[in-house]
Amino acid sequence: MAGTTEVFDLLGTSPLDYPSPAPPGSDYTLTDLKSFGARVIQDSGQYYLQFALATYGEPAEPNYPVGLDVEIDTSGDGVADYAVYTIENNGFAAAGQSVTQVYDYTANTTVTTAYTDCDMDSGVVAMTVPFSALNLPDLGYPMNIVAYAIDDYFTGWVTDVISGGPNEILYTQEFRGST
Ligand SMILES: [Ca+2]
Repeated sequence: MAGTTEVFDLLGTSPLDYPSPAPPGSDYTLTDLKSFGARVIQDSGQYYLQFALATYGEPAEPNYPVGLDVEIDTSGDGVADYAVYTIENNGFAAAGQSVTQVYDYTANTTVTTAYTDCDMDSGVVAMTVPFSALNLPDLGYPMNIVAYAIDDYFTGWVTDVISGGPNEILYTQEFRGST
């Protein structure tokens, strides 16, 4: 099958927790994380941290019901300093586009928004974070990273988690190939 291959450093994996989907009419969904990775890319002199999250199953649409949230602790005190999450552009049923937002817990504000790298009928999502949004002095800085899967349609429940930290995010060359 023709396609694009992107390489990320694997931070963690999660087993198949929900072999069967939620039954029809149950008013909840079960987003099941499979793997979680990260890498750093460079574009026009700017560094970007990217997270890739794979789920079991291939949702028809990237915004719902799968919600993805990556919590980052950059100060090492066990409390998240930033949240990186997917959300529909301009709100529910507004644009149909998926964007990745970075929320700064200290400043209590959204600091960046970028399009999510995602597709229809795909179980892989990549989230892009400008490195400058994290207020870190340099690449290679250790951070505690936890990825959460959320029912982003009915309940808002956290349905799965992969703890990836503490991790040192190193620079890795972007790689493009075909499978
Ligand atoms: Ca899982």
